[in-house]
Amino acid sequence: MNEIQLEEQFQQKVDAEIKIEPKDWMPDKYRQTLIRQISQHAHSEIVGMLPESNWITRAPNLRRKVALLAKVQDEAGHGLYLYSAAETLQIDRQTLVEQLLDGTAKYSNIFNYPTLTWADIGAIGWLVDGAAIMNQVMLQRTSYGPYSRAMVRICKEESFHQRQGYEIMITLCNGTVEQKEMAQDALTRWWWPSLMMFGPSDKDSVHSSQSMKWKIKRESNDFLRQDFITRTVEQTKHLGITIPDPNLKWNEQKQEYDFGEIDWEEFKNVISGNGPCNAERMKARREAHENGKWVREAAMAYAEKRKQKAV
Ligand code: FAQ
Repeated sequence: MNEIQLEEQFQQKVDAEIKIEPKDWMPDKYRQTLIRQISQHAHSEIVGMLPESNWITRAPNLRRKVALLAKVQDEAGHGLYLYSAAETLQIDRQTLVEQLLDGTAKYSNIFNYPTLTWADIGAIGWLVDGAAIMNQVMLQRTSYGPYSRAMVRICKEESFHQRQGYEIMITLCNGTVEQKEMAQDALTRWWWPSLMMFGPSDKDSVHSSQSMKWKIKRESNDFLRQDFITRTVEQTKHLGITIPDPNLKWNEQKQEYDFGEIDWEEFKNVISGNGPCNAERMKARREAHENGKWVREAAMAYAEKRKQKAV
């Protein structure tokens, strides 16, 4: 078969909801798109441990500390499943990690903001994990088998993360006046960056239309953002705090919330390396990589020795 016939057969498979597996033929652009998206996702999980780890030593009690530790460890696990899924696309982990460390690969905008108070840990679980789930539930049905299977497990854990965050918010909102103010301040700071997590609006999204044709993405950026807003507004009412958007209003005709303009200049700045914490996050990752060198070398030497013994 020539390339065109192979592509037609590939698209038919995708349309028939048959998963694409690592050894199947696939267009090179499909492979490259997956490597880009899955590795960006993996890097986000790994860098995403940093803002929360800032509060592990200062969690208000043992129960909160245990839950936060478990959550941060889960994020590390998610990163590892995702790197493994990306490696099935003929790229090795070292190359992927180098792309993060030299700044050629992106990671989620959201992890470039500081965690200033304990309420930020509540807001991250509630809003950041809440937004992540919205996007990841659809990825359970993505067309590439290894990515889809990794997402099933990740989603189960993310749902615990979202609940632990919301529970922190409920506790703060039912606490003292100062605690409720802390919760409000965290919502005010995390709201807009959380909406940006879904990516540029559909008209500006470069990859969406091809990714949706290949069923890598199953819903558009704007659709998921809108769905997230609808669900979150109800949860915010229950907390008794206010979303920082004067234009947020229920639209009876559309049966959804209208909302204010997102600051896309801020988004572009953050994803091109100029957000409040980009330099700090990359410094932490580079130091961790450097400090872990001896572990990688020891593991490789041990693997080599076992191989020689087996021969
Ligand atoms: N941040 O054409 P599109 C988590 C880039 S996991 C930075 O719309 P696409 C768990 C995009 O890469 C959070 N960059 O792109 C957790 C592209 O640039 P490129 C991560 C962004 O791929 C919780 C350009 O803009 N989740 O939070 C962002 O079709 C708590 C044009 O955009 C995933 O990665 C952004 N937000 O759609 C961990 C899910 N948005 O590559 C710790 C998988 C867009 O051409 C604690 N990824 N860009 O240079 C996806 O679903 C998609 O990649 C989207 C973007 C929806 C993120």
